[in-house]
Amino acid sequence: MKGTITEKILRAHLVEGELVPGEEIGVNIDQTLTQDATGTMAYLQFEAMKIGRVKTDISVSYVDHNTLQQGFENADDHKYLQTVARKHGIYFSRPGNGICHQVHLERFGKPGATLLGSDSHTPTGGGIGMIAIGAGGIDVAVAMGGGAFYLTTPEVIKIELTGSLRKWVSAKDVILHVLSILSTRGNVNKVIEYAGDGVKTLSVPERATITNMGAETGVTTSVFPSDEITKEFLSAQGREKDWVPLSADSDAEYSRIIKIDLAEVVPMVAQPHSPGNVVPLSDLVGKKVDQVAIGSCTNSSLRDLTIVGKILEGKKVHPDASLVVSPGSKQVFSMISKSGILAAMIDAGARIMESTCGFCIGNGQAPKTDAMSLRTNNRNFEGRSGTVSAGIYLVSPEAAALAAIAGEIVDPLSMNEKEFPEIKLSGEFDIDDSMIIEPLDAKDAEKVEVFRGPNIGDPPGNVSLADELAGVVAIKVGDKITTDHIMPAGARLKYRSNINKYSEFVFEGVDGSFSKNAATLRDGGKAVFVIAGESYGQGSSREHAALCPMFLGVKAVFAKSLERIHAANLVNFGILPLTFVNGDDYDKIEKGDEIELKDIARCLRDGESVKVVNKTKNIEILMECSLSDRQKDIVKSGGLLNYTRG
Ligand code: MIC
Ligand code: SF4
Repeated sequence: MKGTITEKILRAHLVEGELVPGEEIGVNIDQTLTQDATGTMAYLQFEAMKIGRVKTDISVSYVDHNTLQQGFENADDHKYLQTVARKHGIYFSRPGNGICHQVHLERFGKPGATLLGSDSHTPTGGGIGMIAIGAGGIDVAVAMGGGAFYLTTPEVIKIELTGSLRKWVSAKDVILHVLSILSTRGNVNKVIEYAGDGVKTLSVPERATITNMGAETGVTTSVFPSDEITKEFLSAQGREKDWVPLSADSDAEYSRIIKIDLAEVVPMVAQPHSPGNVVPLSDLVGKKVDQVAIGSCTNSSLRDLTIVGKILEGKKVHPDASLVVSPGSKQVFSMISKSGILAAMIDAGARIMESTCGFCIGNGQAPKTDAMSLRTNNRNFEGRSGTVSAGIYLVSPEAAALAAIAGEIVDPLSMNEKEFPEIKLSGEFDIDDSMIIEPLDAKDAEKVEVFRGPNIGDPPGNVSLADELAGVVAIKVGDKITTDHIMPAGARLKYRSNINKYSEFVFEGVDGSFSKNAATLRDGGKAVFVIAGESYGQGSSREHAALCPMFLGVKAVFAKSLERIHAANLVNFGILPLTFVNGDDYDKIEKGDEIELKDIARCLRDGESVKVVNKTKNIEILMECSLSDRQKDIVKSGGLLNYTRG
C-alpha cells in the first residue's frame, strides 16, 4: 500500500500498530456520523461510557431512517437524539434535512480526514477524498469519546479509469460494472482506490455514487483523489477552505490493478436478490415493471434528480407502473423545486416522498405480490423491500426514469444521443443549514435535560465468556446471509431502541421459531449456537444483528467466512466468531445438535484451533479464531462496553 491515498491518510491518523496489510491498527477519527436507526443505541452506549463532551472535530447525528412516526416510538427517539446531541457537543440534522451520507458529503465531508459512521454506506465520503468507514454504533461511540478505531490494515486495489462515460451511461453503471468484477464476496479488508484520467470526468456526487455502493463488495472503503473537481464542489458548497489536494504517488503499490475504460461501460442491472448479480440491462429489455423508486444515498443528488426530471418532462408515468421519488437532501429538494424539475416530476405522475431512506429500507412503498420493482438504491436483498415475493432490480436513475414512462425496461443506449438531457448545474448550491442544530457551548450543554420516552431502555449487558460452553445449534443457514435476514428492518425498525421487543424478530424471515427457541434454551441455562456458510453478515452495520442474538443467548457463530462489520459487531457484544478450519465440516453439524466447547481461554491465548464436540454426532470439529489479541480480550470480557469499563 506504499504511496497510496489510503496509506497517506491512515499514516497521518495512526495511533497504534504498523501499516502492514493484515495487521491490526488503531486510527484516530476526525469526524463521526450516526443515523437514527443505529444512533439511539450508539448514544446510549456513549452515555454509559460517561465521557461527557465529544472529542472529535465534528460529530453529526442524522435522523433519516425512521421518519414515518407511526406511533410514538420514532418521535420519542428523535427527541432523545436531539437532546443527547445538545448535551454532548454533537450537530443534529433534523428529520427532513436529508439522508446522512448525502448531507454529510454536502455540508461536512473533508478530503484527507477520517470519518467513522454507524452505517455501512459511510464510504460515500470517499467521493470527496476521505477515508470513510462504516462500523457498529459502539465503535462510533468510542471514537466520539476520542478512542481509536481498530481495523485490519487493508490491501489496496487500484481501479484505473480511462476515457469518459457515454451519454445515457452513468456512475451507477460504473459501480455495477465493478460489482460484476469483484462480486459481493472475498473483499474483506481491502480498500478500492480510484485513479487515472477518467477520474476528472466524474463530479463529486458521481464519485460518491461509486464509493457508496462499493460497500456492497464488502471492502473496508473506497476512495477517490481530491482534485480540482473536488475543489469546485467544495467551493459550490461554500467550503473551499476544507479543500486539500490528495493523490497517490506515481510509484504507489497496489495488491491488484483493474482497468476500466469508461467509454466501454454499458447500462447495467443488479438482479434479485444480490447487488452482485449483475448483467447488462440490455438482457432485460421489454420486461414489465410494476414499480420504480428513485432516491436513496446512492442516487439522489442534484445531478441525478435533474436528469430524471428532464427525462420525465412532458411525459407521463405508465399506467401499470408506480413512480416514487425521494430527494437525497433538503438542499436537493429545495433546488429542484426552484428549478421546475420537481413540477416536471409531479406533472408526469411521480409520487414525491420526503428526503429520507424510505423505500430503500422497506419503510413504506412495499411493492405488490411478485412485483418487479426497479430501484436506484444499493441493496436488493430478499424481503428488504417489505414484500418477500417481490424482485428488486438495481439500476441508474436514467434507466429508472425511462422504464417509469415505458412501463418496461428500456436500454438507455437505444435512445438517441441527442435526446440525452444536457444539464447545466450552476456553480453554486443553495446553502441553508437551518435544519442542522449546532452544538451548544460546554456550559450551556451541561444544563440540557436528555428526553427519554418509554421506548428508550438501557442497553442490555452481557456476562464474560465462560471457559466452557454447552448448548444447542438453534439455526443453520447457508451462504450470503445478510443482516436483513438476521435482524429485519422495514416495519420492525421502530423497535430499534427496545431490544427486548426487537429480539422477537431475529431471523424472522428465515426461521420464525428461532427467537422463542433461543430464549427457551437461554432460560434453561444452555448456550445458543448459529451455523452459517460463506460471507455471513453481509450488508448493514446494524449492531442489533449481534446485540439481539446476544440478548437471546447466542454465544458463538460458526461460519465458513464472515463479513467485516458484522464480525466486529459480534466481538463488540461478546459473541465468539469462529470459522471452520475445514469448510466441509459445515455439513457435519445440524440444527438441534448438542455442542460443547472446552478450554476456550487457553485456545484463544495460544492461537490454537478451538475444539467443538458435536455430542449428537459424536465427532469433533476444529474451528479457527482469527481475532487480534485485543478482540479476544473484548469477547472474553463479554463485549466492548464491559472491556472499556475495565
Ligand atoms: C441499510 O442500508 O441497510 C441501513 C439501514 O442503512 C443500515 C443501517 C441500519 O440498519 O440501521 C446500514 O447500511 O448500515
Ligand atoms: Fe438509507 Fe438506504 Fe442509504 Fe441505508 S442504503 S443509508 S437505508 S438510503
